[in-house]
Amino acid sequence: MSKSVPAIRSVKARALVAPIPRPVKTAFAEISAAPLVLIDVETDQGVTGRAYIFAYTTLTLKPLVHLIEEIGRELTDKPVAPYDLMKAMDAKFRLLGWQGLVGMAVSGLDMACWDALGQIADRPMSELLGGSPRPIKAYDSYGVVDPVADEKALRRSLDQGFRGIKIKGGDGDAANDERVVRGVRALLGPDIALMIDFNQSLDPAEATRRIARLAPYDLHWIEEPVPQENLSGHAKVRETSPTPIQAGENWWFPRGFAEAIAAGASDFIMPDLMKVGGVTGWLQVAGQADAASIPMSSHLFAEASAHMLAVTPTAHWLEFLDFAGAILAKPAEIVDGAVTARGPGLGIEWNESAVAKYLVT
Ligand code: SMN
Ligand code: MG
Repeated sequence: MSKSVPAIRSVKARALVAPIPRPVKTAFAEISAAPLVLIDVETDQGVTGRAYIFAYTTLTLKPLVHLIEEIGRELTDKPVAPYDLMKAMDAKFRLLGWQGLVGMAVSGLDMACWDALGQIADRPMSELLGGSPRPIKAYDSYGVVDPVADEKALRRSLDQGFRGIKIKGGDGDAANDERVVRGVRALLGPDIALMIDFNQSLDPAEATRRIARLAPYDLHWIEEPVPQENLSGHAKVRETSPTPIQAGENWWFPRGFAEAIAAGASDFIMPDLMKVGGVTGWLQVAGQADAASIPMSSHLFAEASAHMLAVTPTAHWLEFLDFAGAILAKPAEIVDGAVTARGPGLGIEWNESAVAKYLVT
């Protein structure tokens, strides 16, 4: 017996600024709250697909809401068929390109459509995709830290069971990076994976110098040492780096990863669901990573990423950076240092009273 294909009835987007457990300072800026856009895709089957995206700055909140609802109007009455919708969106935006708000909006809509399909099937997304929810090892993701001032927080991460910690570098000079890494490594001991994220702040020569200086501290990866679009610069740094290079949170859609992989830019990759083309784009990148034997981690979006890593052949680490916990009814939970995806669909449910509190109108 075949059921009718669900169709999109309407798309709603809402902007809010959610509180986060601790500020995240990068080489460029400090994030003290999370500007988010919540997406609701209402279907004709009584189910509403949900996803959220991270706007980086409050300046992009309203443009994203507007863009998502405008694209949503074009999707009204269309079947909830994310692969087909992505093809249609690719044709619509081919001459404009994916990078920027358009790619974020389309990725968010893709996630919400997949979530609707999961809810209609009453299955967690990882099951709908042919796998099953399983614990995915997670690292606790920090901004710039100070080994003394942040000792309590770091010890708490270990008590929660995290086996990996990521910190930021590049906010000061090389001596400062070394001071922080030495202190944090001493605090964590030798058995915890320690990653450092430069957030694109260095040039290849300076990155090479700093990475060599950090070699004694057994870092698990060096993230985005140079600007994301400088693929040959990544490859150059990687050539002599004693530590694996990680990147991908700022590469757009599957084609962006194909180019980065062809350039030999990185040892590891970490797509961001909101920049890779949602669930549909992630699956295509997971195939590329498997073919090239590249370990693949996630960026932000712990709830949805836990589903995706469960069906990623080279699944590596899940990033835990809690930007949406304050507005979700079932925030991602750390158990023994791992996150297990929950359904149905992506398992995203709004805590409407919290949403009302933080809404930006
Ligand atoms: C990051 C990106 C965006 C917001 C916060 C932190 C960072 C990461 O690059 O890897 O988490
Ligand atoms: Mg990063």
